[in-house]
Amino acid sequence: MPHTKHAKLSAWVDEVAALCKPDQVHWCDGSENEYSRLTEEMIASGSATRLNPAKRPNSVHFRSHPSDVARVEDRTYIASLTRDAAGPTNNWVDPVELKKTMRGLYDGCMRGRTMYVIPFSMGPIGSPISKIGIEITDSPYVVTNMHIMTRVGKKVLAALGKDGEFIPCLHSVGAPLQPGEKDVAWPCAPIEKKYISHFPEENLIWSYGSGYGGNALLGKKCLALRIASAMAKREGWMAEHMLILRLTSPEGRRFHIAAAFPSACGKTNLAMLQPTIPGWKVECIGDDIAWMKIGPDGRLRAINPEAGFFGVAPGTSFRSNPMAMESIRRNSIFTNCVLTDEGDIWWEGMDDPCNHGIDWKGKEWTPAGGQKGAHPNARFTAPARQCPIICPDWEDPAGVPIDIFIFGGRRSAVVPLVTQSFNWDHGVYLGATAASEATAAALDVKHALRRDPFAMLPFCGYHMGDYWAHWFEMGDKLGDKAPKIFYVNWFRKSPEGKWLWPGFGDNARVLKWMCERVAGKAAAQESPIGMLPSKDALDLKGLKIGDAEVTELLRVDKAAWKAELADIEQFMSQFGDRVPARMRAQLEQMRHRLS
Ligand code: O2Y
Ligand code: MN
Repeated sequence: MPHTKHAKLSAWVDEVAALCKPDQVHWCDGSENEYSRLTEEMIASGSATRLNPAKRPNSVHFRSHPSDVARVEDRTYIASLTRDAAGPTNNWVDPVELKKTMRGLYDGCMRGRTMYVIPFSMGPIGSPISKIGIEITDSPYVVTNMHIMTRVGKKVLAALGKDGEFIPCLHSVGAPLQPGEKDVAWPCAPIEKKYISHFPEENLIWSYGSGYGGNALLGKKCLALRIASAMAKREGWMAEHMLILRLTSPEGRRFHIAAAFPSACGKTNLAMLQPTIPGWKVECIGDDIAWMKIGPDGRLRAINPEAGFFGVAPGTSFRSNPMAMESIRRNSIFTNCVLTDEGDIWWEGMDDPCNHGIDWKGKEWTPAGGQKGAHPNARFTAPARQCPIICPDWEDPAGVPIDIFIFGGRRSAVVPLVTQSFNWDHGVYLGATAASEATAAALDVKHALRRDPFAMLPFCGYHMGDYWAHWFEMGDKLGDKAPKIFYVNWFRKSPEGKWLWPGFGDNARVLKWMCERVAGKAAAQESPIGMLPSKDALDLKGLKIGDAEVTELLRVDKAAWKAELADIEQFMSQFGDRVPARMRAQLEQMRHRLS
């Protein structure tokens, strides 16, 4: 029996097999049996360690090669037909040249290995917003992670039928085995042979040489953001680097929020927030990516295209994110953590200390050694359905109607706790000019502030100027049904260097003000940079915060904002005449308001 009646899919799989020359081909059915069998095989081969079932049932730990620990932006390419289509913020390579180079690498790259064919759906199968991908990989680690992060298997092939559209995603760890050669625990290729390549006009992804996260789980950053953003532009929808949550008021009114933040701003924490204000409830829909289409009612409807969380482990604790900690209690995969003497995992920032274990490099470890036990980009992979506050409608094929967009960044000064945009165009300007300070680990004094428009800088599959134009066009289509747009900064410090805002569950106080603005209930005052909460409009009941702190949190320093304007202008200049006139108009209006 053939695995599929889809002629184009069969032909592509045959073509890849002929090129990569695996020992065998396995079509993934997405079953629990398949997941368990592959996990057992990886434990038997020594690439995975089963965690103590009494501590963490049905869970495993992996250690990656020390050189293969994160997304590799320098080796990530947008190979559009022209350099201009990719824009100045993407690495562009001529697609013909790149394919030639990569075909050379793929030739025989799966020798000694199994080639897995993974049919997967991004989004609930059958949703008008979902898309189907097929990932071909020689990594069983990728297969088991894809089982958690996407919807995999026979039901996807059934939905694809004989001639449905799919996005081909080819992946190899780039480490063929000679006859009789023993495999290593984490096969991968050296950095100069890694390629994470996107061909946006063809909806095609080719990844080679890395087994880690965003480089290898191709449904996530490669498909759901880089390729999908280009498709969304062509087809009139939105693929955004956004969490999605539902906030319900004590009266039972539901608000749906989509929020974009650069890394290290607590995005997963916000997606699973536990409000400190009585009566308000958060339910999580997604923690990383939102796909949004205008629905029959004219409102913007969002789905989370993923089915799991691939979260940063260090810093995650019952204090910072109890719901994430509950989500990873079982059926989870951990990568590059500390393995404790009890057979559980640990990382820096967990609630209880760990006095002894095996570190992410496989060496005996104690905190006294002065080295971190877990890699700073250590990860957990956990099914979204295990989150205790997962929204009952998180898999609704119609999506949820978005009321509010939030942008933000980590800024110790200048940027107030919250501002509301004057209108859609001003909101697009706020998203486009979003910036964040590097965290201590990556601090580069010269470039401490990184502009990251819509948190999409590493993920937009085409020219950033055209992406901004797309946002303006979506606003025109949505008209008065467009979500309201806000900008937040949870990280402002006092002149003495103390955090002014408690963050975490207290961020719900800021979300409450936003919802009340949408409902036409909360007061705001105009400032040169946007609408700020009026005095007493923020619910601060029960919070130990002085008037002076609140004033400082909401202060607009005109001189500092003028300097900001110069920086924004400089940043925008790289996009030349692709900067939409409406964006330039926003810049001029801001200059005028500050003068
Ligand atoms: O380092 C990686 O491979 C993963 S990056 C990642 C993972 C989950 C959610 N977001 C991100 C990101 O870089 O934005
Ligand atoms: Mn992300």
